[in-house]
Amino acid sequence: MHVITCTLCEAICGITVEVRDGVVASVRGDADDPFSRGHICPKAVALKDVHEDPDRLRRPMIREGTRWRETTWAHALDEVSRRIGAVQRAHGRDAVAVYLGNPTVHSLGAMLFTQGFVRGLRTRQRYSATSVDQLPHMVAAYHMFGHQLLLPVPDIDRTDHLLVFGANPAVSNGSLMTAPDVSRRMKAIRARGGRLVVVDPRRTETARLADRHHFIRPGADAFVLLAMLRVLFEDGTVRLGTCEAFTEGLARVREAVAAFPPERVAPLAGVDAGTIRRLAREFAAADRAVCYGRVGVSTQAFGTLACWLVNVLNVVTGRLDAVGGAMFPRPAADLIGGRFAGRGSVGKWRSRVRGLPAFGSELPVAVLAEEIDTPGPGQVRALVTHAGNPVLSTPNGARLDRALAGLEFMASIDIYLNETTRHAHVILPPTFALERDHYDLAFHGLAIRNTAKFSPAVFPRPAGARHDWEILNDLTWRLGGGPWTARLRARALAALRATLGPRRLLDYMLRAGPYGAGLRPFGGGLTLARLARSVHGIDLGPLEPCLPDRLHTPDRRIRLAPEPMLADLTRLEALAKRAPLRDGSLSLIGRRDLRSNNSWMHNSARLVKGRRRCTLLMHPSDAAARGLSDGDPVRVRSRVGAVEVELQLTEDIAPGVVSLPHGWGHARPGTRLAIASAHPGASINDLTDDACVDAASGNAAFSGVAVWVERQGDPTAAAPGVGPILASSRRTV
Ligand SMILES: Nc1nc2c(c(=O)[nH]1)N[C@H]1C(S)=C(S)[C@@H](COP(=O)(O)OP(=O)(O)OC[C@H]3O[C@@H](n4cnc5c(=O)[nH]c(N)nc54)[C@H](O)[C@@H]3O)O[C@H]1N2
Ligand SMILES: Nc1nc2c(c(=O)[nH]1)N[C@H]1C(S)=C(S)[C@@H](COP(=O)(O)OP(=O)(O)OC[C@H]3O[C@@H](n4cnc5c(=O)[nH]c(N)nc54)[C@H](O)[C@@H]3O)O[C@H]1N2
Ligand code: SF4
Ligand SMILES: [Mo]
Repeated sequence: MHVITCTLCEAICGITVEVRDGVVASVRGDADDPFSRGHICPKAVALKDVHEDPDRLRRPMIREGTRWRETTWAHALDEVSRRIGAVQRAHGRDAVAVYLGNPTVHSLGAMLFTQGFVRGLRTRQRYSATSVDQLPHMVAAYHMFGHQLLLPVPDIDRTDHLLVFGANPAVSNGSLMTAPDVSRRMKAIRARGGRLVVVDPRRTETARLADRHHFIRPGADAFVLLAMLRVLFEDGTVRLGTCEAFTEGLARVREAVAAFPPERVAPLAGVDAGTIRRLAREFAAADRAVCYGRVGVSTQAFGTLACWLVNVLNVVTGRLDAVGGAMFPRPAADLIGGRFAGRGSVGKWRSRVRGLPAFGSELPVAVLAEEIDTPGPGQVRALVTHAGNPVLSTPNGARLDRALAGLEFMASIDIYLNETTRHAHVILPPTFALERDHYDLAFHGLAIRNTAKFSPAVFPRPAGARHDWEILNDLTWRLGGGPWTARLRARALAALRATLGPRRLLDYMLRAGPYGAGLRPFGGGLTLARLARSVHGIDLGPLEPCLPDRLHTPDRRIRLAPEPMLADLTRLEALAKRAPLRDGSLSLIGRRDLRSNNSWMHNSARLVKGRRRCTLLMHPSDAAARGLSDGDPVRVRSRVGAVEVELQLTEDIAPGVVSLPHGWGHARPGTRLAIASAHPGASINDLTDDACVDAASGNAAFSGVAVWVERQGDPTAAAPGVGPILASSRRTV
């Protein structure tokens, strides 16, 4: 019996894997895991399916035209470094772009080795899934707390009042809130007399567990939060608690929110003034309360404002750094403070075509397609992807799809030949989750409780296979451009890191961490060896107040009213003053499903079987207005494209809003995904718009894209993209 951690989502559940005759016989929840206590979801069982998937790539592949053939590692790695080198020599370093996808942060080896690799590329064209996800949370944290990773986590096990904006933990299992078995934890809030309130354009699975749910117009969270804050100032219930001694900017916040009384924002947000007052007053009155916002608030046109305002609400009601409020974890291997992750930075450089600023040395991925398909000096001509599927996961994926086809060279480090990697010239497939050691460097640091666990590999690395970190390190070694001194340094570092490997690097981080043994050979404190002896993991206790010590602002004070946030309010004002659109459009939002994991687990038969999941949800009143019925095949259009899907009517979605899950769209030719392509669905990101971003961060604005829906084949319908162009570009700023 192997006791490990599931690496599929942020919940980091402990699981046990039984192996018989070399195959996975069972995957179960680990009842002895001190954190997850036996919880498991259907995806974990599908680890077996991916592990055994005949479509999973196990040898390096090289493409000639449309034909793929297997090749040796030496040849594949040489080819990648040779062709990248050639592009950079001919067109400059920035002609090569790199994209890191979501599973990167779920792998110990990739977490430890992508940084060196990306540095080795010496390009400014760096991208990742961050800018289609949590970038606004990081920008807000950077400005307020001085470090992009100082992300407050809701202390849900001890709160009396959880107010949720734009998150569906009952399905996603929690995000920027690592909380295995989160539904039970949310139910426990109510069981102990507390309250759960959800604000979401859809009555979600989480909303069903709640005391109350309120619909909101997509993208309008900043309005509601501003009005709630105004109510608190008006009522005189603002109390900063322990943070008062080291917080500045309260007066600026009071001034800023004055312009947003509940009566003014109600029609803009689709939440009535009485409800806004009640949301604010109940929150302030609760003994222990916390406001939490997630993907629904960060992937919208005012994502950074909304993330900032969620933090402000927690601070001005004394919930930040307080038990049962929004707290900072203290993980055993701490990415904050050391050299691992910088504090963040804004605008070190700008994107070539649209001039969007980089955040923390990374450009927003919404500009990647235009950086590739717009000719001129500095044009991107080659791309490396690691564990990413941006054709399905980034806005206007169809444009990126076309752009990738025109690249001079592309390489992908990935386990599948999918919608993105089919454009690669070389694919380098690493080992998969069960074949490698794991420690969660990312998610222990976002957890509602301090715990630590090391998971040794279930299966030995198969002969001829390579771990992600080995591939990354080999490439780092081979690439090394620039002056010979830099090359020598990069090579020496790569050689050293390869010799150490993830285990010793992790041991060092644990020893240097807050519970660590330091470099003493004997004595107390955490080491990897000690951690590994506790096979189910160790409990390091509940979150504890840690401010102002943990702040990274130069003077260790919280900036409640950072200038860039106040400045961005003018953009919100502009939206508030605009006349409502009467163009027949509906507002598109996404959704997640328990049996999906972004775009890449649809090749598991057990996860895709049963009812169709890639349907368009619509309120019956909107359907009636369009003469549509449940189950109709419909065509959905936006400024950038159109998809065809099945309509599903439900009163659980706000009138005027429609929802499509992301991660589908597996009908594109040239992939090797037998099961997924038999259950293709359509990609929401063929509708979302690369022109729509949250200007304060550059994050994609997925929520609230204007779409038009009609029955498939309706001859009276306009051609896609005609007419709506003006309207939809007016919707987001
Ligand atoms: N089963 C499963 N679990 C997953 C994933 C998965 O694909 N499948 N993905 C993982 C990843 S990468 C992440 S980042 C997390 C995300 O975790 P969550 O953020 O919890 O996931 P979502 O289901 O996207 O929740 C977003 C919610 O925001 C709502 N929403 C949309 N627009 C708006 C808006 O403008 N305002 C408000 N207030 N709400 C809005 C949506 O209706 C939805 O309910 O989930 C992780 N877990
Ligand atoms: N419209 C809309 N779009 C969204 C979202 C949304 O809510 N709505 N959510 C966004 C969010 S939160 C995220 S995080 C992104 C995700 O965006 P991406 O990270 O670009 O996409 P994934 O679907 O996670 O693709 C993961 C890739 O990694 C590969 N892979 C899996 N395991 C491994 C491994 O161990 N090693 C390597 N090398 N490769 C591996 C898979 O084959 C797949 O190609 O999508 C975003 N896109
Ligand atoms: S909730 Fe997440 S971590 Fe837990 S078993 Fe499911 S996929 Fe794995
Ligand atoms: Mo994500």
